[in-house]
Amino acid sequence: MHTSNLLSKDDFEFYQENGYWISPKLISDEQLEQLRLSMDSVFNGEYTTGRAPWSNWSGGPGLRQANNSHWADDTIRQLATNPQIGEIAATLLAANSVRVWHDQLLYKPGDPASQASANVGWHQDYFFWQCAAEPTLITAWVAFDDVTLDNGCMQAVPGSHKWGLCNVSDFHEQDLQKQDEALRKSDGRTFAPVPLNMKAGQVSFHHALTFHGSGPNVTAAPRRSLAIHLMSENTRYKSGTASEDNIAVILAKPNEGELFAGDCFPVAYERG
Ligand SMILES: O=C(O)CCC(=O)C(=O)O
Repeated sequence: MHTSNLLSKDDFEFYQENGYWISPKLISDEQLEQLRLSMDSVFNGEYTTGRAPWSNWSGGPGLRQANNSHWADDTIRQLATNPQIGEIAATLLAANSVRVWHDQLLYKPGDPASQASANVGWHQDYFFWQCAAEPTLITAWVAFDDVTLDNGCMQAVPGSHKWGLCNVSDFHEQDLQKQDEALRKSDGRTFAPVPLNMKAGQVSFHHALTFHGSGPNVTAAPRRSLAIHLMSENTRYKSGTASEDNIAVILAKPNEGELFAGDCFPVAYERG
């Protein structure tokens, strides 16, 4: 194991066993305030860098999502490439360096009109990332608000990163119970999730094969976050999978077996 002051041996072992780990508070209240303002700007179509994200929420109820929001806003870019987050990710991935695969700015509204359509269905991120030859990727999910089951915190299924790739992933599915039944039929397993309760400024890390999802936000306030998807320096392109339409493939146009690298994937951390 690589060592890090930010992660004890017990923390590392917890992640190995469970497929997720929650950090102490890493982001200050001042940074969080700035990030919430940046989020508002991005969802209003105001881009301080002059560049739009890869894709942006275009109105309506439900979950708001901007992919590669770090293109649009320098405060968000600083967070996406935060070296402390990068160092923890590198340690958990047993890597020497990590790059941003892509990010997702996420806003789960607190208004009743959105409650029926802002769930995130159970999924393994790697289901959508099979263009990477191995699951050498991890997600750092930064809470901009305190999160609990009441406002639809993320939930993760401990140990599910050891199940291999299952067939039921669907980010947009609203009926998490229906997926539970599908998983029982297809893989003989059931979801036994734990809520990833956090204070604003804490960061959860989950393995690319860990099942996770989230339920409704039944409070009056939004649940805001940035999911930073990070990859190790060993992440190579595998062609011919169901993920040819992945943002990384479209951006990098890699050859078979080539490492995903270069400006499309900013470095978040390099050891030494
Ligand atoms: O924010 C959520 O509820 C889900 C986010 C997610 O799927 C992820 O970070 O990989």
